[in-house]
Amino acid sequence: MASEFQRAKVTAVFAAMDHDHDNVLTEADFTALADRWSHISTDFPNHAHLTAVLLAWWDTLRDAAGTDKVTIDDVLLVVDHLDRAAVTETATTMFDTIDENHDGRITPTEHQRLIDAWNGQPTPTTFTRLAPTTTAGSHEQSSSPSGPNSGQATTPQPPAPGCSAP
Ligand SMILES: [Ca+2]
Ligand SMILES: [Ca+2]
Repeated sequence: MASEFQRAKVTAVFAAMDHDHDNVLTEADFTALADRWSHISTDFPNHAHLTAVLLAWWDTLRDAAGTDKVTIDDVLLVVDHLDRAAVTETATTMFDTIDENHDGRITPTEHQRLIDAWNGQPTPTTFTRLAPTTTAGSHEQSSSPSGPNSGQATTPQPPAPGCSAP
């Protein structure tokens, strides 16, 4: 059974994925999501792979729900039985997609593109939690990077929790 934390997270992800705002997920919502991801990067060699991954999640949800109109409760049931390998593959594929310069790190700019694509519109966010903490106490004081490498994550990170796949 999903915890309240999981329900809150899944509800936010569900709302972002529900492209036509009819409170059910359909294949069209997943197609729209894949299309949004295709615009993240101009250099997008794995678009076909990411589309396949996203549509595989649609197949999983549809099969688990037994309907082609999946509700939030259906999604919460699937969350309880997620295939870890599928989750890892999705996270890896999404990471590779937003890592536009292929340096194995996600910059604030790359992260912002992810958030905007996931939500289908420009969405304010901060990157401070992924920023290095080399100077004690300083990482909480600035949310606007001063250079291209400022705030760069020190290790590869999957998409932020609020942006995880279903
Ligand atoms: Ca929908
Ligand atoms: Ca990068």
